[in-house]
Amino acid sequence: MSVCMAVVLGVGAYLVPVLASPPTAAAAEPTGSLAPVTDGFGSSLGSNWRTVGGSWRTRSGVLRGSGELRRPLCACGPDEELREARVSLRFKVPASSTDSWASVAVALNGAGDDESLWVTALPYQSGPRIQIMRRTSSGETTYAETLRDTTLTPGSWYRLELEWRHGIAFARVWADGSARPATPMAGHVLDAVDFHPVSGGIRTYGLPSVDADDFSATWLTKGDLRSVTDKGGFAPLSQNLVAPPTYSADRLPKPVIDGNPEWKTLYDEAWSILHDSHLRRPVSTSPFVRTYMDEAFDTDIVFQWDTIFMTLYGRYMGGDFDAMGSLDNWYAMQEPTGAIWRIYVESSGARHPWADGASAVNPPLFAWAELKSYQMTGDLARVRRVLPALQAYADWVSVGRWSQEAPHQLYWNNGVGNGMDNLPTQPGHGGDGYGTGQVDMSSQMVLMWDSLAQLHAATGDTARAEDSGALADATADRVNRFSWNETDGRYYELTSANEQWKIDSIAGFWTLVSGVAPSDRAQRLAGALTDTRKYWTDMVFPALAKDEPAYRTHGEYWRGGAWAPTNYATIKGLKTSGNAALARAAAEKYLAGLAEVYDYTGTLWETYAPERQPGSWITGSRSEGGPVVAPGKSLDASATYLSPATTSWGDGANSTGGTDNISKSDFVGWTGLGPIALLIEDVIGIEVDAPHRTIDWRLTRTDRNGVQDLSLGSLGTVSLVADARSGEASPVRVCATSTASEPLTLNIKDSAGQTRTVTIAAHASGQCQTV
Ligand SMILES: *[C@@H]1O[C@H](CO)[C@@H](O)[C@H](O)[C@H]1NC(C)=O
Ligand SMILES: CC(=O)N[C@H]1CO[C@H](CO)[C@@H](O)[C@@H]1O
Ligand SMILES: CC(=O)N[C@H]1CO[C@H](CO)[C@@H](O)[C@@H]1O
Repeated sequence: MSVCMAVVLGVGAYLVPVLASPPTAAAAEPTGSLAPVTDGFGSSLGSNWRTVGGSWRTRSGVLRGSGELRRPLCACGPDEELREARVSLRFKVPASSTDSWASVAVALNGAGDDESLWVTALPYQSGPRIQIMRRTSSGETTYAETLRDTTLTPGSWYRLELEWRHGIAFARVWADGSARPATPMAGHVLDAVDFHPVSGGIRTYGLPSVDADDFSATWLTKGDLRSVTDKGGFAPLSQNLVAPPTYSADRLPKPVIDGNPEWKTLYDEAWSILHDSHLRRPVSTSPFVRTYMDEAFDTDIVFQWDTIFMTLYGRYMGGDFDAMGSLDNWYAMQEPTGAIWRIYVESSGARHPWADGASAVNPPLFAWAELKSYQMTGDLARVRRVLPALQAYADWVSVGRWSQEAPHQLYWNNGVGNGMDNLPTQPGHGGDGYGTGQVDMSSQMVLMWDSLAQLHAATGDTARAEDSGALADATADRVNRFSWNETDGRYYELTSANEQWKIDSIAGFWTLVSGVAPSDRAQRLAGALTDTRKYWTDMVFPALAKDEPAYRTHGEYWRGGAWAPTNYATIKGLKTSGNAALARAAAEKYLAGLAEVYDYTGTLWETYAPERQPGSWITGSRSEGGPVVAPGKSLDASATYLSPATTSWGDGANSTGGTDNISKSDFVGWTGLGPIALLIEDVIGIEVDAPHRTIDWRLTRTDRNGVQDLSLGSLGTVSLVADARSGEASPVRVCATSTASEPLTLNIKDSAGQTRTVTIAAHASGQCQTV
C-alpha cells in the first residue's frame, strides 16, 4: 500500500499561521470529528493523541501529516498546574516548500484551543529561524527568535525542544544524534504567569506533509495553581519573628590567634556592631518572615547582594541566630516568574524604584550562599525547601540578563545592578546593558549554576545537577573564548559586537572563584593581584587597577576603593585556583589594614582607600557630618595612614583640609566578612564540610591558633587549637574537643602542601595529637 499519505490541510485549514506577518483571521476550530491517532513511538506517556486540526497518520513509527496534534500531559485538578515540562520531538525538514513561512513546532497547550506556547523552526527563511511564540484568544505574539547557530538542512532530522518552567520558555534545536546543547537558543519570560499548559504536541504551518516522531515529555512537575500576584510561592515559610539576640561573645565561635590579638579585637568588634545595630526584627507593616541581618547602609531599604555577603559570615552564628533567615525574606518576596528584585523597602516589602528596569538585578549569588551554609550545617531540609526558589530565580535571571542576540551570548548587568555604582562599565550607572557581556555577571552566573548543581546533587537529583553543571560549563567556555585577552592577561567585558571593552577592574577576577579561569590564566591574574602597579596597593584590593585613568587614590567608592565583597570573592578565588598561600597573604594584608584604621577610628567602614593618606587629610575629613578620627585619638599630620575611602560624591577638599565625603562607618554590613569569615577560613585556615563530617585546616601559622566552639549545625560544635611552635616545618600539637556524636575527619594541610588526616572521636574532650 502506498505510504505517501500526505494529507491536504482541508478541514485543518483553520490553522493560525505560525508567523509574525501577515496575520490571517482564524477560522472556527474543528469540533474533533477526526479519530484520535494512536502511536507507539518513543513516548513514555502511552496516551492517545487528540487531533485538534490537520490530519496525521502513522507509518513505521513515524507520524506523517500536517496541522496540530495534542496529547494530555497533566491530569491537573482545578487547583493544580504544570510547573515544569520539557517537550520535544524529532522532525525531518521537508525537501522544499513554496511558502517561506512554512514551519514545524513543538507546543504546549492550555485547556482552551486558543491557548498555546510553542517553539517553531522555520527552515525556509533566508536564514533558518527558531522562534518562541504564543497564541491567546487575542492573537499571536513572537517573543524571541534567533538566527544564530541554526542549520536546518532539507532531508535531515532534527530535535526541537520547548522547555517550560513556571512562566519561562526556552527553545532548543539540534541535529538529531548530536548532544542536546547546554545553552538554549532563545528564552523568554512570559509577562504574567497566566498560561497553564495541560497538553503538548506538534504543529505545522504551510507544509503539506511533515515526518515527525519520538514526541517526548519529561520533567513534568505539578504544583498548586498560582495567581499572578502570589509572592513567595517557591520556598514558602510562615512568619516567625524572634527578638534579635544581644551580643554575647560566649555564644559565638572564639578564634584563637595569639600572634595577632588585634585581629581578635576586630572579630569581637564586628560581632558587637552587628548585634548592636544591624540585626533587625521586621516592623509590623513588613511582610518579611524572619528577623534579619540588615546591610547597614539605609534604615528602610535592604540590598540583595549586601545581605547575601552578610550571610557568608553570619553563618558562623550557628544556633545563636538564623542568619539564613535573612535570605528567606528575599524568597518571601519572590514573584511567580522567579524574579527577586535588587532592593526592597523594609517596612512595606515594596520593590524600591532604584531596582526598576535595567537596574533590577544584583549579582545572582543566592545559590552560592546557600551552598556555603549547607557546607557548614549539613541542613538538607533547608536545601530541599529553598531549591525551587533558587532554580526559579536562576531561570528568571538567565533569560532577563542574557544578551541572547549577541555573538558571545553572555550576561549583562549595569553599574548599579552589578553593585559597583561608579566603576566604569559600558552600560554605566543605570543604563540598559542588553547586548553587552559583563565578565563579573557572567562568572557569577557560572558560580550560581555550579552551586545549584552541587545543591541538586546533595538532594540526589542528578538530572538537575547535570543540567545546571552543563550551563555552568557552557558559559565558562564562552567567557574564556571571548573575554580573555592573551596579550594583557585579563578578562574584559564585551560589546554587543564581541569587541573587548578594556577596563582593568576587579570585575574580571570573578573568573577565579567561579572556576572560569583555567590554571594558566589564573596564574596570570594572581600575578596582577600581587603587582604593586596594579592591585597590590597599600590596602588590597582596589576595585579598579591603580594604572587605570579613572582610578582615585582616595577610593572614590568603586574607582579604587577596597571593598569587603570583592576582597572576599577574590581571596576565595585565589584559594580555589591553587594560590592558597597568596590568599592568606592577601587576607592578612586586608585585616592589617582594617586593624590600622580601627585603631584611630574605633570602627569598621563601608570601603577603604587603596593608598595611605596624610594624617592631616584624615583628621580634616568627615563621614556623614562626623569626624573620622575618634575622640581622644590623634594622627601625626605629616605621617600617612590607611583610611576609609571617599564616596562617589568625590573627594574635593573642604575648609579643614580633608573631605566631607568619607563613606559610612559602623559598616557591619559586609565589612564583617574580613574580621570573621576571612579570619577563620583564610588566616587561621579552617573550613568546615559538615555534610562530609570533615574539617580542612591549612595549618601554617606558628603561634597558638585555632577556633573554639565552631558550629557544625545539628552535629554540634568543635574546638580546634594548635600549640605554638618554632617554625612552619616543626611538628605541631593539635587538640580537639567535639560535641558531635559521630567521629569527624580532620585534614591538616601543612605549608609544604602535605595533608595529615586525624580522626576526632565522637564526644572528644581535649583529644591531642602531634602531627
Ligand atoms: C588584547 O589587547 C591587545 C592590546 O593590549 C589588543 O591589541 C588585542 O586586540 C586584544 N585582543 C582582543 C581579542 O581583543
Ligand atoms: C567635594 C564633594 O564632592 N562634595 C560632595 C560631598 O557629598 C555631598 C552629598 O553628601 C555633595 O553634595 C557634595 O558635592
Ligand atoms: C565644613 C566644610 O567646609 N565643608 C565643606 C567641605 O568641602 C565640600 C566641598 O568642597 C563643601 O561642600 C563643604 O561645605
